[in-house]
Amino acid sequence: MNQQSLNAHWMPFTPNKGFKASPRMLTGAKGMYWTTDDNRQVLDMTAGLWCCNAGHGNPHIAEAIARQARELDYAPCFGFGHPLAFELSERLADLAPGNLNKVFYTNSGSESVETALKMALAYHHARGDRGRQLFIGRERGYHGVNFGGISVGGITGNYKAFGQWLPTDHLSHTQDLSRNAFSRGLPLHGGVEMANELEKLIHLHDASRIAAVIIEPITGAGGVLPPPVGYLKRIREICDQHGIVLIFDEVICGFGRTGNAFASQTFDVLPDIMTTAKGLTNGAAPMGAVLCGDHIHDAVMEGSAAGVEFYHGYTYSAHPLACAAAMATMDVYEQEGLYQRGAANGDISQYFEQGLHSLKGLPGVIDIRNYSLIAAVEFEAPAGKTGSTGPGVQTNAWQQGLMLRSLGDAIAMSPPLIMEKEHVDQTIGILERCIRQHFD
Ligand code: PXG
Repeated sequence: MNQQSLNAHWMPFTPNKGFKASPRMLTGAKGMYWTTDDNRQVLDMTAGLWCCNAGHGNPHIAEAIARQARELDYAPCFGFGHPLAFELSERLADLAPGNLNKVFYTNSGSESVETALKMALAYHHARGDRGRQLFIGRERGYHGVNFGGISVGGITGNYKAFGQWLPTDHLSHTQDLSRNAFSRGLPLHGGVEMANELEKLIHLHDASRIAAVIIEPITGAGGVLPPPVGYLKRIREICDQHGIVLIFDEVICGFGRTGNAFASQTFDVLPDIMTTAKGLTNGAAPMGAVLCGDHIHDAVMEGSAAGVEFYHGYTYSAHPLACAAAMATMDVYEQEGLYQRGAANGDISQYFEQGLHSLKGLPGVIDIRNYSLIAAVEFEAPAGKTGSTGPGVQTNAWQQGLMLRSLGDAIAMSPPLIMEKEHVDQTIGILERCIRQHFD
């Protein structure tokens, strides 16, 4: 591909000038590996962008999409339906915990977040509780890139140029290296104490003004921060005491990442609303789904005038190709036991954990953290060049045949759930070399 042909595509979340000077082009993918345009095999330790949980190129998913394209390529979803959308919804409701029985479709994680925020407002509005307009997110939270999501999110770069337009406040993030560095699994210290910060925010703003708290069960793009023991349960308790809707953003955590279909099951805390996307279709078609408790849905149904109850939806909500991809993806997850394969105490997670923590003591490594099949290694930030270590290590790893995500001065891993021990060995070998090369 010549230089000219790279000009038109304005790439998302990419240093465009850097990419175009030195393109990294993917031309194929199968199982755990990418193929590059120079015909190299690169081990995918990120499941794409945290989404290809069953690995790449699964034939069952590919065939389902192709079959659906021939049978019913599109169906309008406002005022009309198609059977697969209802079938998929039943299946998701069965899979989800507790009373999360109602499913609203979107096309991405960002849209799932906007939908969830609006659902929370619609719920309070329908019950006549109209003062509840404020949202509480969390520092380092990533909730997509639309205006609601960047307001409740806590990643400065995402809103610096655009503003935070929803009324919001933010909890502090949960990273505490002084007490919890090198945690294996959930950090042990400070969970309840950190969650109690929510009481302070409620005192400040008054519960009657707060619509919802939105957090990721495990902070993902903000650096992979598993919740300290007791944190999520305490957040749930406080929300219950004050009539505040709790939204779990499971766009990364959902579909097996934590050893269950959903993190709310792993951590035994039930939100009122749950956002999903990514692993829902194994990344093979754009789709998100928001699951909400019956109480949320029923309040909106009962509290609305005749006609449309919830003024919200997308042209491609419940798109037939995406529904077919999601149904086939769930077949694969079930048949291959992938929801449970990454259980924190299971073989592959334990092997991964041991491999990762063997990197402790390497130059520049200030933290290693993991839960189930999600992990990060954090490096000392060089003076005056904060955020440069992750990209450096990532680029070197890519050249040596390993795909990692760089998140500031950390690198993250969220491998496909089909990972085997040999892939862990390959990863740790390359990573160790890259870290030594970087800090030499
Ligand atoms: N919520 C969470 C928790 C996410 O991680 C979104 C919402 C938005 O999803 P969409 O489909 O609109 O991108 C995400 C997305 C990364 C990275 O590694 C993370 C995401 C997307 C792209 C890159 O930094 N998370």
